[in-house]
Amino acid sequence: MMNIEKLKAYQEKIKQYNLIDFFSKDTERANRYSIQLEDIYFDYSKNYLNKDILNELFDYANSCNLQEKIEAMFTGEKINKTENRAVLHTALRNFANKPLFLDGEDVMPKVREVREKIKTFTNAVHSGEWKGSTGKRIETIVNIGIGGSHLGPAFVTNALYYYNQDGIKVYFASNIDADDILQILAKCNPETTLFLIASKTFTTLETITNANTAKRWFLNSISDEKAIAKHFVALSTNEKACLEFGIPPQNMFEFWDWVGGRYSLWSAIGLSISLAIGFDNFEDLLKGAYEIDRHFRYTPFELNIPVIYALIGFWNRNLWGYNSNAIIPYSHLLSDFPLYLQQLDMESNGKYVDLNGNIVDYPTGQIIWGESGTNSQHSFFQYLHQGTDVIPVDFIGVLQPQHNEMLHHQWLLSNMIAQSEALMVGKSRKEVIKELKIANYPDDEIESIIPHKVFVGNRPSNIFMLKKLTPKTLGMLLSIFEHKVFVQGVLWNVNSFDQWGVELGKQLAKQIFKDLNSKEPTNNHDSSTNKLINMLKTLF
Ligand code: G6Q
Repeated sequence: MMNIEKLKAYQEKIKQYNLIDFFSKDTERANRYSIQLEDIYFDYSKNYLNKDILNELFDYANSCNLQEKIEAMFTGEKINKTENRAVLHTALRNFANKPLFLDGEDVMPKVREVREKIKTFTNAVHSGEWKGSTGKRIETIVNIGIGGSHLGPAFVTNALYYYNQDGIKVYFASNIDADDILQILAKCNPETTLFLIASKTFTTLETITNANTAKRWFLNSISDEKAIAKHFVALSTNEKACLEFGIPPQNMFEFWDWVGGRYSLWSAIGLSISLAIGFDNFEDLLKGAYEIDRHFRYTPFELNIPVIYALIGFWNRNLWGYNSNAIIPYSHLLSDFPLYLQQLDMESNGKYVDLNGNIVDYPTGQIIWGESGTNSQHSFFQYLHQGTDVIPVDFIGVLQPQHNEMLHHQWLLSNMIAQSEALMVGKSRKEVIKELKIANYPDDEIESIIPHKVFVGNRPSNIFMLKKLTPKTLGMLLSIFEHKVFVQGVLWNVNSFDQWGVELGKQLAKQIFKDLNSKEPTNNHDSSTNKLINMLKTLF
């Protein structure tokens, strides 16, 4: 049971106001409800919040022992209880030069060692010192991985387009559908291609199937098993399986079970990022995340961006009942951010069982979705403005573009700011009439069109504004979202670090694959499933 009675009472009181009223009553509201942290500005003023509500939310966080739980994560307590694991992705970007003990062993030397290995390897590939088996430079990198071993690196590599190394192309293959890897292989030359097999477990069906296809394709042109050592590396915790695949130990970049898949871009799984943008930039990404780690760990909740952001999400989800959250980057380079966040947030907190194994009687998690602006304005924004559900929106903008087309950029940001304003302010009946009159709309038709043109407004949104999209600010942004997810997991008392829900589909697919390959028609399932399997059998 959640003790949110006081919050409910505040909600009742605040409901009678329009969001815009808060601004007319308090001209300092934007200053009071925003935080500037280095190159990131967080404006949370357009929410149904006042100081009393925020204080009550902070009290709620305290009643969940949030500060102790933050410490427990950073200090390596085994907070992922269902897997009996520590959660230490923050160690991967820890530049404090202090030991961090897990089961009596300092994990930091190993972290630094792998980081050094990433650096040396990246530099060797970029300088041409590392050559393909026929003596040519590596020009193409193909990362083969899925889920946490794909989404983060793919998103970051695209987002940091302006930092991409000349002469190196990076592709990401993830889907079991062969059309994914085949289209990528069609662009590659085996002599100049390096495959990164990114898999924590090195057992994931999609990744191993794609890796074997890539190996077959490679050996078809360069029929020398020894050449594999120059064209395949593994990013994994499973040394034995890498060896069995044919990847020698020196080509293995290790990480550990205390790095969750969706939190692994900071680990060896980030090798594709380092190869795409150079090691120094990769290190800046880590340093940005480290900056936020310290802010999150040591800043009072009242000034703490991930904590406030998470509490606003909790307020929207558990008090107002909004079950969806749109993420709209007004930056083409951040287009894939919603995809990455879907996994981070929904896989972490989409749980109906709490840490004690009890079924919760309150909502947890939320549907995360979105698309970059302004494209999304011309598709689903209608629903955001006039749909029957209220969907809080988080906008992400970048102040300084890295191109010179300022006209585009001014329009882009004008649209973002306008949308945030429009969601809050809406358009009143009076304004609609005024507009229609100016447009000489026939008087006898005005009344019937008014309801369609009125926007009720009062729809909450947040804005994150980055000064510039650099490796460092991107690292900061990602770390804010990671910690927001962590805080919400604490508020909901769920384990944000396991993902048992993903397992069922994998198990069932194996059974169906077996049925598909047996001679007899199957009768093992319900009639719908049987019919579909038997229909497929005729094809193979
Ligand atoms: C992430 C999940 C999941 C995982 C993939 C890939 O938190 O655990 O998305 O990353 O299933 O797993 P491997 O890296 O083991 O191939």
